[in-house]
Amino acid sequence: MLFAVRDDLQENLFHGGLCTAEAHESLRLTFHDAIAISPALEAQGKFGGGGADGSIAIFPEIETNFHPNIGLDEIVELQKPFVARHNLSVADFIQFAGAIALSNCPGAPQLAAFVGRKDATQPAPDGLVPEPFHTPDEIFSRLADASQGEFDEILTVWLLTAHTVAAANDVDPTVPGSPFDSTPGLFDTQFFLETQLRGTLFPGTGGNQGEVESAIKGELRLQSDHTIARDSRSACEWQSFVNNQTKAQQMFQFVFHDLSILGQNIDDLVDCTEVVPIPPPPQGETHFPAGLTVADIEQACAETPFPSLPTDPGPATTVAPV
Ligand code: HEB
Ligand code: CA
Repeated sequence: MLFAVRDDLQENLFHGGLCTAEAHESLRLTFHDAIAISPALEAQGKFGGGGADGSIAIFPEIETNFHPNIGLDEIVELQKPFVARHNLSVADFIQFAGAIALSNCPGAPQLAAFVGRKDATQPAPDGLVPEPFHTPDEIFSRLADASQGEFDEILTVWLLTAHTVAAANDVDPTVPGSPFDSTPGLFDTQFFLETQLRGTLFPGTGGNQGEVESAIKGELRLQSDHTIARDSRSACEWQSFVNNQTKAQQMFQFVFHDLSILGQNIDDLVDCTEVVPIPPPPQGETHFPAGLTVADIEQACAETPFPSLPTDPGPATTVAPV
């Protein structure tokens, strides 16, 4: 049964198995469904959301209108017919589609796939999904609340590995599809290197909420990625991912497992990870984009020097939209 869902997704949503926009958006959707859970709200006697309970797709007219969920209406709409023709809970479907999506990105880990989640009966409250203009304090405390303390500043960095296969459509709507690193089709560690470069330009217009300058034409840098890369609590962890493909794979595999079951009881779920394809091997070596060197790094980790790496030959790198 799950094999059929997988094949349908690969054939009819992911263009035969590509790590392109629909795959990126399916991965983003897993986070925006799962993170909407708050024991802190529950402690105040309010409904805190159900975590990975499918609520974002069950109540799309409510949740996709929450500001941080901007743009997700499209992937929810695209996934709808798949949900309709297969016999999975909506909550399971969202996380399963995310795992299949990432399996198309060379260098990715094989993500966990569990089934048996209970679907939401009410929408999550607004205000639980982090925004790119939030401070590290706000983001760290939100992720810690959602995970009952598990996602600390270190695991927040692990989670942000997802932004190696990502782009923004709505942060600067004049340049939709602007990637966060020069290799949005590869699960590699360029994201951690490139966010540590001194910002010099905007891919489109300046002055957008949640955006700061990036170092490469066509690349968009989120303010939250920039500040977490430089915060004293997370900077060394951030830098430790540069040129450490194995760490990126292992840590993201670990945190995705826990993210994907927030609000659910693991004992009620069945592990179907064997259905998830083994992703293609990593491609390329970690490098400075053409024209840039370690001299362009804003060193934020005080303890360890930035790794020494080659610079790509040729004229300054420009990143194409996805
Ligand atoms: Fe993320 C994207 C934010 C985390 C995954 N992001 C994104 C964006 C933003 C963000 C703003 C863009 C959107 C548009 O379109 O415009 N995030 C964020 C924040 C945070 C995050 C603030 C916290 C810190 N993510 C995250 C996680 C994950 C993710 C955890 C997973 C898991 N994202 C993602 C992806 C993407 C994004 C995949 C891409 C999408 C596309 O491309 O479309
Ligand atoms: Ca990448």
